[in-house]
Formats: sequence, C-alpha cells, structure tokens
Amino acid sequence: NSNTSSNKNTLDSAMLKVRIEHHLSHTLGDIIINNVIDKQCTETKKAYWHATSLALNEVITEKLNQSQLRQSQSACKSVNYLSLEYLMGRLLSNNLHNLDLYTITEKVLKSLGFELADLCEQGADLALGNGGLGRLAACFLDSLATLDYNAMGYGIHYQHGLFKQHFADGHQVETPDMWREFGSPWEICRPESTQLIPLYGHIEEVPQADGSTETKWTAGKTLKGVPYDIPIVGYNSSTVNALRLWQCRADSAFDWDKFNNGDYLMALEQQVHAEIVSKVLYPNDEHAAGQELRFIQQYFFCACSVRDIIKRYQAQYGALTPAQSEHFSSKVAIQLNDTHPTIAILELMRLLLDEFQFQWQDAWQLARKVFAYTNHTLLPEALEKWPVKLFERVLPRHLTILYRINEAFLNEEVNAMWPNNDNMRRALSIIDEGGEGNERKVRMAHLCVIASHKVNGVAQVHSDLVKSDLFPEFNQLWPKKLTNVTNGITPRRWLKACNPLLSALLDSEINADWAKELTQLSLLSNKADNADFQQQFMQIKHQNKVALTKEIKALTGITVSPDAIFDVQIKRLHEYKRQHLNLLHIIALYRRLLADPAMEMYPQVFIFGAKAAPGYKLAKDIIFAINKVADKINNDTRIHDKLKVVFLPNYRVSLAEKIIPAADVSEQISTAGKEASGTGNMKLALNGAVTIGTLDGANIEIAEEVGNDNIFICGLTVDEVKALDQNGYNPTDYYHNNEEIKACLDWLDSDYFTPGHAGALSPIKESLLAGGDPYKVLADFQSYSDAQNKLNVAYQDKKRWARMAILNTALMGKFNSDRSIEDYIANIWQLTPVSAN
Ligand code: 26R
Repeated sequence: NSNTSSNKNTLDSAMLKVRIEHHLSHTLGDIIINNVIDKQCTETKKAYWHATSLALNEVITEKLNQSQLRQSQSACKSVNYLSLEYLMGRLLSNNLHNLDLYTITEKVLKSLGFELADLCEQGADLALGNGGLGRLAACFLDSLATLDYNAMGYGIHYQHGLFKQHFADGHQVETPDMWREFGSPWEICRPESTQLIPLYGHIEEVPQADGSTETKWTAGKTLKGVPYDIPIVGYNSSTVNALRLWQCRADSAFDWDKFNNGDYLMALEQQVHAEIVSKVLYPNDEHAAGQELRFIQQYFFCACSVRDIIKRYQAQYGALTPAQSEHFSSKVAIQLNDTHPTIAILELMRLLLDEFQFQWQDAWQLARKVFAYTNHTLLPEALEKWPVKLFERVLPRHLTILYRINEAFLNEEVNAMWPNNDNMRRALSIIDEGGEGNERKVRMAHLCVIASHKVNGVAQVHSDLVKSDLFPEFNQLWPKKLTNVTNGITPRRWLKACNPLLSALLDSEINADWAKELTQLSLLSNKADNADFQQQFMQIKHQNKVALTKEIKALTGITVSPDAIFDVQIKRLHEYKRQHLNLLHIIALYRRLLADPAMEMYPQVFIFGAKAAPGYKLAKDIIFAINKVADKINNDTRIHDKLKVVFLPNYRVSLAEKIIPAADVSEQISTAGKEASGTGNMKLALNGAVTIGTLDGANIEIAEEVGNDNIFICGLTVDEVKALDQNGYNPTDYYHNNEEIKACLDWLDSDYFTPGHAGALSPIKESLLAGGDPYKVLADFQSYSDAQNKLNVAYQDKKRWARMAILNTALMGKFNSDRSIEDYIANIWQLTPVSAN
C-alpha cells in the first residue's frame, strides 16, 4: 500500500522537524520554543499547526512547479473546471495523507509533544460552497490530480465562505465565516496574473471601411481580479494542480485621477466598493435570488477565468488567431459546474470577436468545441434566469452577442428541425419573453445547452429526467448531446483520512491500494459472514461511535449511548430532502413509546446536521421544530433512553468527517425525482452505514451495487410521484385516514413541545396540509415508518447487520470520484495523463 518509489517524497523526520521549528521561529516570529510553553493552549497548537503546514508547503510547491513544467512540456490538453463553489474542508491532514507523510509527521510532532490529529483540528474549513455541488468540485480536483491529469480549478476567493451556524433557543443564528482571519498558509498570491475586467457603460455601432458596422463597447467601470492559487495534491501521484481563486479589488490605475485631484477618501471608497464583489458566498442553494451583485460576481469570475485560460494558452503556444481554432479546442476544455458560470460562454465569444478579430463562425465553432455543462438540479426555482434589463445595463456588449447566438440558433437549427414553428421557437429560445407584466429574462440553461458539445446529469435517473422532462426538445434536436456521468466521492478524504481504524483493517485485508482502486474492496464480500471479521468491523464502528458520543456531548451537552443505533441525516436543509419526514416519524415513535413504554424497540439516536438558507423561512422552522422536539424527548424519563434526538450545530466538511465513520444508518429520503444524485449517500455507505432511502438519485445505483437485501428502500417511485400529481394529490386524505399522522400533526399545534407558545410549530403542519405538501411527505410516511421498523428489527440481529454493513463498504467501488473523472475524460474532455514515470 505504500507509494511507488518515483513518487516518494524525500523528506525524513529530522529534516521535517528542522523545518517546522524554522517556520515557527522565523516565518511566524514565534518565541515560544525558547520558553516554557503550555502545549495544551489553543494559541500554541495553532502556531504548530501553521508551522507544520508551512513546512509541508515546501514539498508541495516543489511538486506544483514540476507538474506545471511537465504538463507544459508534454503539451497535453487540460480541463478548466469553472465553479462558483468549492467545499475544500481542511487541508493539512488530507495533504499529508496524499503525500504519504502522515505517519512521519505524526512521529515528529509526538517528539515535540503534540498529537497530529489534534493539530489538524486547528485549521479552519475552507467552506467556499453551499453543499453537494461545491463538495463534488473538491472531490473532482482530488481525483484529477491523483490520476495525473492537467486540470485547473477556477473559483472565487470569497472573504467570507458559508456562514457559521449556532442555535439560540433552538433557532438558527448565522455569523460570518472568517477563514482567513489569521492568514491561510496554503494560498499563493499571483499578482503577475492579475486581470482587469470592464463592465457597465454603453455600446455604439461604428461604421467600417467595407460598409459593415462593428459594435464598440465603452465600459463605465473596471474591476481588478487578483488570483490566489491553492495547491491540489494528488494521492500517490506525481501531480500537484492548482485551484485558482479570484479576489476582486478596485482597479488602482482608475483611482489615480481622483487621488491627484485630492479626493483621497473617494479613491479609497472605490476600493471598498470593488471589494464587495468577492466579499461573500451567496448562501442560497436551489433558490435563485436574482441580485445584481451575484450577477456581477458571476461575470467577474467568468471574465477573469476565461482571460486567464487564453493567456496561459498564448504563453504556451503563441498567438491565438482564427487559424489556431482547431488547435485551441484540442488543448483546452472548459467545464461549467451548473449554470452559475454561463457568462464564460459570452465572454469567450466577446474576446474572440472584439479582441482577437475572429469571424462569427470561427468563434462560435471554437466555443462549441470547448464548453460542456453539468446540470445538478431539476428544481424549477433553482434554474437561473437573469432579467434582460440587468444584462443591458451591466454587460451591454455581451447581450448583443447573446441575441446573435439566439437568432442563429432559432433561424437555422430550430427552423431546420421544426420549420416555421413559433411554439418551438418560444420553447427553445434563450429569451423568456415574459409577457403579462412579466419582464424578459435570459434562460441561462438554454444558453449552456446550445453552446456546449455535451450536457450531463449527475446520476442515471437524473440524466434520464434531464432528457425527458427538462430538455426534451433539445434532446430531439441533438440526441447525442445529453449524457450521464454518475457522481463520485474521493475515498482518500472520505475513508482513508476520516476513518483511520477502518482504513487500517482494510490495509490488512486488501492487498492493493484500495484508496485508488476502490473496487478492490469487493474482495471483502467473502468475509461478510466471517464471525471474526464481523467482530473486528463492528468493533471499529463502535469505537467511532464512542468518539462521536464525546463530540455530541461537547457540542450539545446531550448524553447518548454508543450502543444505540446511530441514525444520521446530514445535508442542507430543504423541503425536498424531507428532514420533516424524519421528524414526523420521530414524533410517531415518541408517541408510540408513551402509549406503550414496554414497546419492543432497539434504542435509536437520530442525528441531524443541516444549515438552512438564511432567507428560507420554512427550513428554519423545521430546524426549530427538530430542536424543540429533541429537547422534550431527550428529557423525558418515561421512555428510558430508547429515543434520543441530536441536532449538531454548524454542519460542515470537518464535522461530516467525524459523523460519517460513526453512522449505522444513512437517511436518504428525498421525494423521488428531486435529488439529482446525492453524494453523502455514497460517503455513509462507504463507511459501513446502511441506507434507508427512496428510489431517487444515486440511491438507485447504490441499491444496484449492494443488492436489495442490504438497503431499506421505501416511498413512491419517480413514476408514482408523477401519477399522483396527475391525479391530484390531496394530503388531507392521508391526514384523515391515518390516525397516527393526524395525531402527530395536531400535536404540533399544541404547546407540548414549546411550552407557553402554542402554534410555534404549526407552520410545518400547515405546509403539509393547506400548503399542499408539495414534496409528498404524508404520502410516503407509512412506507418510511414501515422501513424504519424493519431496520430496527434487523439491527437486533447482530450478524445480519454486520453482514449488511460490511457489504455496503465492500460494494461502493463504483462511487470513487476517480471513476467519475475517467467517465468525463472518455465522454467529454478527452485528456491524456502526464506523470513523472
Ligand atoms: C442558483 C443558485 C441559487 C443555486 C442553485 C443551486 C446555488 C446552488 C445550488 C446548488 C445545487 C445545484 C446543488 O448543490 N446540487 C446538488 O449537486 C450535487 C452534486 O451533483 C448532487 O449530488 C445533489 O443531488 C444536488 O442537489
């Protein structure tokens, strides 16, 4: 399982120790090593964490430089991953694992009086994303470097990532994330790659000598983009790639005028105004809010990235002329992570037309070969549409290009397939004409589909729905364009680094580098019934549960038993993910236990982790309800600890790393057809949790891999949900026909869970009755409750459960993000790897 010799890092423990102490005294100017220090105090640990990170950086930057040299010498094609979000989590432990330096660093720090695991905890999470889409981007960067592909991640250097969450009397409270407050050792500022970005202003038609006209844009304002590179270290590979994050500043040249006129403070105010563009990550997922600042953020990011891509191409291959079109698209791929970076298409077109003197056809052909787009959601409220008015004001030149793309598309391609068909034109146009007092809007997804050579969904069922429901006409027009790449997760972070006990067991059982070749874990299937192996596997799960028990105590004060079933639902809070279905079942269990305290039930702890978008009222109500119900249940001695409910605050990557290894049950209960894929489902199953879930997203593929005996499937299917909608779904029928549902919902109206505040939890009941229960919670309740009962019984058969848990770990090989990346390479990007050997 060790690294091959050519990838071995020549760093011995003596050298490492010298470097750590050097950084402590010189770079950080610390004097503590000369004094008697308290090694338990946070400041000391932070200093050692920082110094260790800096020492490691010397190895990493060396590899980064070598990788760049090798990649440019081989003239290989590269992929540029454009994403507004990256959820990187902490970097120290992951980088150490990927460089195979974890063990020696652990020894060195021990000799200095520190626990490495403890120091790793000192790092801030890089939380530059909301949820699934951002974490997927982080896993993909890990896989690209691990597989030795030339890849650049592009993103925004937000000053504040996703907000921190705590609870005040059960309510979510948000505070700003300050990840760089005391500096960040991993990033390298690259002032030489600064970009100037024009916006606002006006356009005019300038007559040309040949009688034609050319559109000239005079910008009203200029922003400056300064890149910070974060090295992405491959696992047991020769490659270190970069994640390039753009920070927005004022264009200083622009300010000199005012400065010279004596308006010094005004000039500085410009600075403040510009900095707002990369100030904060928008915390909404699945609900497009439509603010101008977000639009400018997207444009700023796209413009910086596309210009940088061209600049790097020119530095390597020389001038970019129309004659180079074919060559450019043979060297450069650009992947759009959802529609958030759509403006990159318009910016590339604008640059080619206005700055590089391309003809329309040459530019358009090039763009269509370079771009590909990944769709991550079918929810209508998450599909981005920007007002034409906003485009006109901020990006007038880009709008004229957009119109021309649309005209050519409608008049040539749509008209060829559906001659003179106004309905088709209206349905497929990039412009939503609005009408009836609604303003005209740009459908970003349409532009993406039209300009991309491939469009993919993120799990098979999702990709099928993209074809059949979201873009059926586009699929008719271009039958080969829409495709599937099922998501994956990196087994390095989500098993090797986060679950060291299980990793050690796997190392001793599997004679291969399973963290690369994850399908090798299927060999464990042979041992699924082996009593000795079962005992070892479940013993590790128990130890991980003991560790989580302590964390729960520290974070919430709640005492839970590691012998209970740990049932986990961790993901963003959203109605379609149905945390309130889980809650309704918990309330039903509680009610059953009160009615019959002797009821046969294995003790179960329900663990939640979730952030709600700050403006999403019902999501916040659900958090409040879970916290209030938890309070009541956890303090009710009548039920003898058979039931506990824990809501862990501030769910994030580093907390996920603690919860996942300790989970027995994975809750994946979205309304069928709504969760594009899910990736937490893969992480939990890989760590031996058994899924209770609907036939949605990647759950379907997980069921195919582990078999129906090793998963608890419940709820309506996609087709049944559709049928229910067509026949008219009436949630009140379920309310009146199911005595338990009625009693539980009515309970929410009382002040039982919120003493003195009757009605505080009523909004949840209302959303499920008068509100129409848009996500079919009541329709799926009984099926879910039945599955929970089966699960509870299954757990009591220790051998049966151990077998299920082992088979889940054994059969997750398909969901390695390395496999996802190889799918992208084969179907979309066509890259070849470049390694040192
Ligand atoms: C437009 C804006 C408000 C916005 C919309 C949606 C911002 C962020 C999102 C996040 C969405 C697209 C997201 O995270 N989707 C998730 O992507 C994962 C990775 O593919 C999937 O596993 C998951 O099912 C899906 O919800």
